[in-house]
Amino acid sequence: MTAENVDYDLLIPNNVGLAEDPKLRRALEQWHPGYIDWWMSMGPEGFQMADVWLRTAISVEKEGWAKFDYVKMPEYRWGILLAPEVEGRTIPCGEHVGEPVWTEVPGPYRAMLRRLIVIQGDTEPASVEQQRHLGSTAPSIYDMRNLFQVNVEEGRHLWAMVYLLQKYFGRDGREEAQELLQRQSGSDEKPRMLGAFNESTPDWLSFFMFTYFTDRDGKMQLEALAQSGFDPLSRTCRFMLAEEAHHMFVGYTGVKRIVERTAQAMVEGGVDDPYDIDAVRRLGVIDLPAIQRKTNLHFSLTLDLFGSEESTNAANFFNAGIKGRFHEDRLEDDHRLVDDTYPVTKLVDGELRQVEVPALNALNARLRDDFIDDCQGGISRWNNELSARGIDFLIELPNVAFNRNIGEFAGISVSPDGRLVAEGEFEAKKGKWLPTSDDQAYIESLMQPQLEPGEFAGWIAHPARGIQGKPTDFEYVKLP
Ligand code: BYC
Repeated sequence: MTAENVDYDLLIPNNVGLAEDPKLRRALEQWHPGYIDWWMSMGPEGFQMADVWLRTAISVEKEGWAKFDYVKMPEYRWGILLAPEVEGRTIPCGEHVGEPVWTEVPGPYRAMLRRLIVIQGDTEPASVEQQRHLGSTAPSIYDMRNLFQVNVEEGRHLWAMVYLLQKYFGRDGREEAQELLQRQSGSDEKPRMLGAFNESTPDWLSFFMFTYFTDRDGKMQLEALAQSGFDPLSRTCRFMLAEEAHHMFVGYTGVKRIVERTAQAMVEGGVDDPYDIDAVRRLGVIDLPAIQRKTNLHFSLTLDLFGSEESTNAANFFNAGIKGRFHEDRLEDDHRLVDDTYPVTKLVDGELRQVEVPALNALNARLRDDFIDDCQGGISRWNNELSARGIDFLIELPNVAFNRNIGEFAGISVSPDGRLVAEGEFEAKKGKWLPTSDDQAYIESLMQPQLEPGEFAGWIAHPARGIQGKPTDFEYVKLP
C-alpha cells in the first residue's frame, strides 16, 4: 500500500498503515461502536436508512480522490486519511523555524498540542448535532444530499482528530477521544467547548449561513494547523481542507440561491421596496433585511471563534511552531515576529481605534482579518444578484465589534456600522440588527420539505448545476 492509496479492507479505511499497528487499531476499533451509537442518536434524524448519493475519499491525491455512490449513512466508510508527506518539510515558524518537522509529539508542547486537537475535534461532532433536525425540512433532495455530505465528512473529521489523540497521546488521548462523544451541543451539563457550537441551527438559511461563515472559520483554523511543525497534524489538516471546500460551496451557493429567488420574486411581483416586508413576504420568499440580520448574527458568532484579539496562548502556539499563520509558508518575513507589530482595532478612550500591538500577541486578530477578507468575495456575488435586477439593497458584513462575546469587544454595545452606542439604544434597535422571533417564525413557516427529484421550495432558486455532472433532478436521496 502506498501513502496515496487508501486501504479499504479493514473496518476503518486508512492510509496510515493501521494493518501494521495492532495497538492503534485496537484503540480505534474500541472507539468505533461508541461513535456509531453517537451517530445513530445524534446524527441526521429520520434518514439513517435512506440511500444517499455520497462522495467517499478513496485516495489522497489531488485528482480523483473521491468516488460517488449510494450509501446508507451509518454504513459510510469513515476513514483516516493523511495528505502525502512533503519531503524535507521544516518547522515553518517560531523559535524552531527551519528545523525538521516533528513526527512524534514534542514533549514540551504536548499539553498545548493536545488542547488544540481536542478543540478542533470538538467542533466536528458539534456541527452534526446542530444540524440533525434539518433533513425533514429540506428544500429539495439535492440540498438534503448536500447536508448529509457535510455531516458525514464532519464525522470523518472527528475520526481524523481521534486518530491523532489515540496514536500520539496514549491514555489521556484515549480519554479525550471518549469525551468527544460525550459533550453535546447546547447541553447544560456538558456543552461543546466553543460558543458558536452550542447555538441552534433552526432553519436552512441558518444552515447556509453556518456553512458560509462558521465552516470558513474551520477552513482558516485548519489552514493555520496545516502549518504545524507537528507533521501528523499538518498532514491531517491538509486533507481535511480538501473536503472542507465543498462545505463552503454549500453555504455560498445556498445563500446566493435564496437571495436570487427573493430578487426574482420581487421583480416578478412588482415589489421595489426591499423594506416593504409584508409585500415581500406575501411573495413567499425571505426578505432581504431578514437575510442581513442572519448575516449579522452568524458573522459575529463566528468572529468569537477566533478567541481574543490579543492572546498569549496564540503567541505560545506560534512560538512553539505548532500553529502557524494563514499561508505561513507563503509569507515573506522572518517567521518569528519577535520585533514586529500588527494593527488591531481596540477600544481606546471610549473610541474604536487601530493600535499597533506586538505581532506575536495579535495572531488571533490577524487570522480573523484573513477570514474577513475571505468572506467578502462571496458576499459581493450575492449582491450581484440584487444589482443585476435593479434592487437597491446591499448585504454587508457588520463591524467586527458588533454583538461580540469574546475578546476586546465583549460587553460593549456597538452598532453594525461600528458606532459605540448606549446599551439602551442597542436593546431598542436589536430587532433591526439581529433576527427577531417574528423573522424566525416566518422563516420556519417556509421550511416545508420538497422530496420529489427536481422540485425546489419556492423560497430558493434552483442550483446552476447538479453534483458531479448529475442533473439537478437526479435522485440524490432515495427515501426508504
Ligand atoms: N468560546 O487566548 P484566548 C471548525 C477560551 S471551526 C469559548 O482568547 P486562544 C468547524 C480559550 O479556550 C475551527 N471559549 O484564545 C466549523 C481560552 O481558555 P483557557 C475549530 C473560548 O486560546 C464548522 C480562553 O478563552 N478549530 O473546524 O488564543 C463545522 C482565552 O483564550 C472561545 C479551532 O478553533 C470561544 N469562542 O484561541 C465543523 C482551532 N475563544 O485556555 C467544524 C483550535 C476562546 O484559558 N483552537 N475561548 O481555558 C484554537 O486555535 C484556539 O483554541 C482558539 C482560541 C482560536 C479557539
